[in-house]
Amino acid sequence: MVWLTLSFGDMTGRSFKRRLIFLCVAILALLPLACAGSKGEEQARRYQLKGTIVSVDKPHKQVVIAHEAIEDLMEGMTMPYTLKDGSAFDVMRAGDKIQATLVIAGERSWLEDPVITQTPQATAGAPTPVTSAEPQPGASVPDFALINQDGKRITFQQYRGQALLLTFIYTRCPLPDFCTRMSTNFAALNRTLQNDPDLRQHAHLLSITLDPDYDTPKVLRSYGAAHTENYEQEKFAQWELATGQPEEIKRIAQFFGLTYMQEGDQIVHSLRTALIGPDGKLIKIYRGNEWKPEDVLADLRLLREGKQVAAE
Ligand SMILES: [Cu+2]
Repeated sequence: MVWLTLSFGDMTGRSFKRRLIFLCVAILALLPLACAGSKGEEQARRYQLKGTIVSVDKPHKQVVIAHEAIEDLMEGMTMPYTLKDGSAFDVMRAGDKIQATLVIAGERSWLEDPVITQTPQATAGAPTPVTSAEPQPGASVPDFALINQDGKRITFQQYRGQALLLTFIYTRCPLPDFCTRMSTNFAALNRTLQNDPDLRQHAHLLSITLDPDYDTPKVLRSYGAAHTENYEQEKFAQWELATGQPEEIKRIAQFFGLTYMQEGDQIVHSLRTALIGPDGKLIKIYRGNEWKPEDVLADLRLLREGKQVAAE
């Protein structure tokens, strides 16, 4: 349920009208929620979250919130959350106060029942969506250098002739549907490639850490091996995990339009998974966390057959 608390200094006619609009939005918001069953939510853990909205990314259903400590879960920090009910986006602005229930169920997490309190400053200002420059399909990807899980220097150049799927993660990420989901997806792709001798010659996976200080080659090796469940036997033949110079990682993230910033032990970040063709040119970007390993596999197979891959 979406509740809206409006705290305008003076109730002018205009703001009263706005209040009516908000109430309509709130009522509309009830409809999809009424249909949403409780399937699979029995084991969900729920936490109360309280904070200030930093930015709103409606197309990707994400909101970055600077929040207070959440008891039994994490200290106060700024990070992105997914809102289950998209209609609340229409009434949220940077600077608004928000209270919501953070639900963590299996590998997913989201916010429910947001209560938005508008602040006068936020009302005066325009919404500030998180947007960053992003390369277009066909763009040449510069040659970046990193260090892989074995401490070996790698460069993007060396993957020419193969499709390269890369993503950004950090091993201490606390939310199951951000970095963990990316790595679960990459592990699934890795498994498929290993069982497909033809395709695996034409595709390679690379996870780049956003936390090079903590994520040393050794940390990345055990994180990756835990995901493939091969442990000491893992050879990382198809899937490499890489760290590097912080400046170099910043340049790579910037090139792919990924924004991130350090907040204590945590990193506030968006998600970007990119497919680079055998010629070193960008084919497409899978944004957010909704993409499935099957989507990527279908694209890899198209590429293998020399067919066109849709950029969106
Ligand atoms: Cu993360």
